[in-house]
Amino acid sequence: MSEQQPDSSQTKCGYVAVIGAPNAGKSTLVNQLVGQKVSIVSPKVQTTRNRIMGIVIKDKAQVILVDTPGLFNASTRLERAMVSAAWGGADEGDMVAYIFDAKKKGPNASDLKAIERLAEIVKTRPVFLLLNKVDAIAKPKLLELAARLNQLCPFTATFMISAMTGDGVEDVLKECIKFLPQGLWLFDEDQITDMPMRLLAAEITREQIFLQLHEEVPYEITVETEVWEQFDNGSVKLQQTIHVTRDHLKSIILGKGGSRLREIGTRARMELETLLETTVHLKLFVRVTEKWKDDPLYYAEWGLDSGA
Ligand SMILES: Nc1nc2c(ncn2[C@@H]2O[C@H](COP(=O)(O)OP(=O)(O)OP(=O)(O)O)[C@@H](O)[C@H]2O)c(=O)[nH]1
Ligand SMILES: [Mg+2]
Repeated sequence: MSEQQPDSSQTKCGYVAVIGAPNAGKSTLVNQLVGQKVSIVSPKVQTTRNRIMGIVIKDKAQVILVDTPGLFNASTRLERAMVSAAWGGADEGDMVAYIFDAKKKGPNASDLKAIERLAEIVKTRPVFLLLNKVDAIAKPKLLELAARLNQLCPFTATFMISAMTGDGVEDVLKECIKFLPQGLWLFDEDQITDMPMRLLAAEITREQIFLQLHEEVPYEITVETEVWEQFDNGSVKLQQTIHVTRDHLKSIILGKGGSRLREIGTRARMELETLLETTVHLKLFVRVTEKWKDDPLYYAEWGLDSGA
């Protein structure tokens, strides 16, 4: 072959599992490092439901950040599948970035359980502690928290960051690269996620439901992209169905005269147009699918273990 093969002794490539409690800022961090939205973000807990890779190239390293669902005491089947996906990410990663919301008073019972498990993982792989949301907290409190958490687990390194503003995140990336193995890049240079666009588009609509609707609604829906049609002029037509578990949720999502659904559709379309850099026509439907949380196809599509 005439093509020059890249020299694997010159490049690095590896997985960094980003784990932490719900709402800690995992998805915000991954998006910040990738420089684009690959994972949806909301002020509500349990926004992320599956593992999502955000791929970053820095110097000669390809860093594959694995965003995961939050760690919490799961009870339902979907919740168990989410937490299992999170720990699966940690187990398979070359290293772990444990992100902790520094706005919290301290670790709660669920955090303590997670940190206990990390104290085992750190015996075999690097585990970084990232104290996040430093933009919203006074420094003395941070140092105290860092000391306390390090007493519970001998973290490989501790960072203080703001995933939202980007403060300190480049340092984390640089330090991660030091620990990643040498090897060829696993993804194309311009690939930023492993998530198929059809699923990412469904996530963008789900994000609007997390942002615009409250109480139980976001936790009772899933979004499915049913049609993805590309036209010669580059524009895209999408048709999605929002599945809800109960009839009354359908009317909440529709809103008065369909106004809420229109607002969800408008915002999601605008996001998609930014992401796809083209004109998007988005048509949304709402359907009652009582048992979507028990449908094995749902779990298979999102890479979740329905028997977790
Ligand atoms: N002030 C501040 N807020 C942040 C920061 N990082 C994330 N947030 C906010 O925290 C909330 C949760 O952020 P996410 O990135 O969705 O958190 P997550 O850990 O992915 O949450 P789950 O997917 O539910 O597990 C959002 O409202 C973010 O805007 C930060 O550095 N500073
Ligand atoms: Mg998330």
